This record gives sequence, structure tokens and C-alpha cells, in this order.
Amino acid sequence: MNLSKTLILIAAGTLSFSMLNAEAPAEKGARNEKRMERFDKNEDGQLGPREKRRAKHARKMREEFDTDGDGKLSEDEKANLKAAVEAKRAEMVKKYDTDGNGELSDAEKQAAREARRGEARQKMMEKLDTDGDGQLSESEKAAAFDAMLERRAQGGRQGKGGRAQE
Ligand SMILES: [Ca+2]
Ligand SMILES: [Ca+2]
Ligand SMILES: [Ca+2]
Repeated sequence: MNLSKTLILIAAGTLSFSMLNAEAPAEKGARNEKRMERFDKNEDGQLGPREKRRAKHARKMREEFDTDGDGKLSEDEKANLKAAVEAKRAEMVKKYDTDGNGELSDAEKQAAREARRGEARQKMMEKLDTDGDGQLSESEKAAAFDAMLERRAQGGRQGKGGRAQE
């Protein structure tokens, strides 16, 4: 595996995969350290919002693929996770490899990130623009705001099961 492929794997969420074996409760301290090591990319000893998102994503992936719920990933479960990551990666490459060399360059990755941000915005807009005129009216904005407050009150971010800010 060459370096750029490795980077793509990381971009596709493989970090979660390398965290798999650090889950025994007694190792919590060590785990936090590991988590830091893994996700604290700028090494300032703190996890920024983006690094936290990655860590959270890793945790979610792990939970998702722990199909028998024993808190550990068996070989089978790992294989499933790996396959899913691989599929995701392939999908990303297929979608964003604009020069068709089978790999994502930094620029292509950047474009991919931007596209995904745009999609997220788009989705949000579709959800909020209830009358579908492409604009957010005052009442649509108010509804969005209420929905946000409600999510906050429930302690989740964007309703996706994340715990409130750590
Ligand atoms: Ca399991
Ligand atoms: Ca390319
Ligand atoms: Ca509207």
C-alpha cells in the first residue's frame, strides 16, 4: 500500500479501524491517550471540533459494526467494518477522482470535502425549506431555530445520537 492510498483510507474513516483493540474498560486512561494520539492531528494536546468529529465517527463505526453487541469487534465484525470502509473509499474515489488516476490527490480530496459540505447544506435546506421555494422565509427560519433548540434540549447534536459537546 502506498502512502497516498493510506491517506485515502484515513480520509475514508479507517481511523476507526485502528482503534478497534483499545476498548477494554480498564484501559480507559490508556485509551484516552490513544485517542489523543490518533486524533490529535496538530498535537496540541486537545481535540479540536474536527478531531472530535473523527473520534466520534470512529466510535460510532465501532458500535455500528459490533453486531452481537459484546463491546468488541470479532474477526467477522472487523472484516465487515473493513469491507464497509473499503467500499466507502472506492465510492469516494469513483466520485471524486476527476483526473481518473485511481487515487485522490489533495486537491481532489479537498473538492470531495467541499462537495460533501455542499450536500449537507443542500439537505439541510431541503429539510428547512418546507414550502420548497428555495428560500427560507421567516417562519421557516423560526421553525429551524426551534428545532435546533429542541435538539439542544435533548442533548444531541443534529439528532444523530452524539452526546453533547465533550
Ligand atoms: Ca462483537
Ligand atoms: Ca486523482
Ligand atoms: Ca421556503
